[in-house]
Amino acid sequence: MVTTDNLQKTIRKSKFDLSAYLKERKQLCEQALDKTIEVVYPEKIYEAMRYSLLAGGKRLRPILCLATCEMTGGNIDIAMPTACALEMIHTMSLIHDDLPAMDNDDYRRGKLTNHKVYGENIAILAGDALLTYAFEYVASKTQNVPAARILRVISHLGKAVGAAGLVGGQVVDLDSEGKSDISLETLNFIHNHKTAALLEACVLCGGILAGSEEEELQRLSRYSQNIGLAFQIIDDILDITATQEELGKTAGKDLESQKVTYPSLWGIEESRKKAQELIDQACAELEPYQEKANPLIAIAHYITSRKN
Ligand code: GRG
Repeated sequence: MVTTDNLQKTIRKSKFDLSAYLKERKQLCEQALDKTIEVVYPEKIYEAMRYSLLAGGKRLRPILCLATCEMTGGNIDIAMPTACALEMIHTMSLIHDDLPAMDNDDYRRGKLTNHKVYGENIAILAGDALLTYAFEYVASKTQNVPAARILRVISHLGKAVGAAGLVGGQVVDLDSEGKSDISLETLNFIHNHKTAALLEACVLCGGILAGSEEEELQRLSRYSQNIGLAFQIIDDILDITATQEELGKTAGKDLESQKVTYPSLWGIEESRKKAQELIDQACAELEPYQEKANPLIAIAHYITSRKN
């Protein structure tokens, strides 16, 4: 029987070099993203879109989409437009999250936030333009994929970012502000929607483009929901333990605003343990793929070991 332990031994045996892999994939994504937006009249909006889209970041979402597409039998080329669209959606959510009406932050990815540079009105519009362009980009740039799969990707993306996904999570998060009696159930709802839904979309869209059927998509869904929640637990821990320089954004905000987080409920060590359990469960879902799963398994472990 293949167990998570065995899988991890397999990764070690194959000497999978995650940092080289991430470096190469990040570079590919940066090149592709750079080509997505041209600056034309009215220049200011295109510049504002490019400012945040090309501001760096780990590019975890596009990398997950590409890796899943490859693992399930597709290739990078068919997935790159969707990978770029996912990063556009993620970037728009960061721009809007940083606005004074939301989380009110001055720094993101080590730079001033979009509204600090372009003003609130343009930042809102830059987010809107990135969100709508993401859908246009998938529809117009995806090649060599049956139209029905592209349609499914578009539909899935819409669901993941709307009221049933990111927006819904953000609403409950806003409602929870200043309350100290937030239950674990509510906290899980917030982060399953705010954070895990988009990570899940990255993985599922990669699979859909490659032609995954229902059973495989359900397996991918379980993998991604687990890494999604683990990602947020680690994010909460890093808010306490990392510096502003490491994070590229204001550190210690959760403590300052007395926000209920996983470490505030469980403590840091127990939170780390729970994140690791989720990662182990996620990796167990990838048993059938054997060596082909190396990138997704290594990325899952990176989620708990990351420093930003
Ligand atoms: C999507 C229509 C629509 C509206 C957005 C503002 C909002 C509604 C939702 C907030 C979503 C949000 C900001 C969730 C936090 C997710 C998270 C942990 C982000 C940090 O991701 P990293 O660490 O960042 O991958 P980098 O910079 O590396 O890409």
